[in-house]
Amino acid sequence: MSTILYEMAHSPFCIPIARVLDAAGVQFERREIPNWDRTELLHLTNGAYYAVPVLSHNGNIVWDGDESIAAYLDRTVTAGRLFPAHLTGAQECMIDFIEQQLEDRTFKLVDIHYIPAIKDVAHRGMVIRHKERKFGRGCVDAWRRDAAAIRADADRLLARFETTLRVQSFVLGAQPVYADFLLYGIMGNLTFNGWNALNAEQSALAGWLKRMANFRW
Ligand SMILES: N[C@@H](CCC(=O)N[C@@H](CS)C(=O)NCC(=O)O)C(=O)O
Repeated sequence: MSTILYEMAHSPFCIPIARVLDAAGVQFERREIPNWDRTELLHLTNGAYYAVPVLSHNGNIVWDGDESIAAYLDRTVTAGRLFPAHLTGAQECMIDFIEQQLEDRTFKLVDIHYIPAIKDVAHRGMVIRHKERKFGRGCVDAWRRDAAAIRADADRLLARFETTLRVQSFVLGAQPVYADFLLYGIMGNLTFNGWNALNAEQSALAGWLKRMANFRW
């Protein structure tokens, strides 16, 4: 049966799912969802969910609900390799840190490039409206003004991975786990379209990114 990933290509939460499917050798179709029109997602989920990613896999429509897409894939495709039992606590700490603290900095460094690149003024306006309803009026301009400080803050958080990745292949050991895929999504988002680049001090992260990009089980 077919597998379809409904995504936004730059999304830090979609990039990990695409990479997991790819690493596991699952053939899948990618469907780009317009940021300003969630109609297809709402029809697919019978009104239950409007964010990306959503996965259609063997007739199941899956999103980050009671079970996350990553947990679903670990149960049905990757045989427990994304969430090995002995790393549960360490992964929970790391995933919270990546999804919350790190992503809170990196998405702003992307949005200041991503939003102006949306060609249609009404589509762009709808995305700005979504951001402003969550982060306040003028937030995108404020992030642009504060970009150097936000980047310095992101780099301070990324340094925590840099030291570890100098001495081991993946963030929690010799094999990649979901935290690696999630961090790969954050870095893929940050560097999307060349809008941001790693700096010279982030060489271990750069090496890990190459390992992650090519990893196959
Ligand atoms: N996977 C997460 C979040 C996914 C997410 O935030 N996706 C973003 C794209 S990066 C999105 O579609 N946001 C649109 C919205 O929330 O309206 C969850 O639902 O727990």
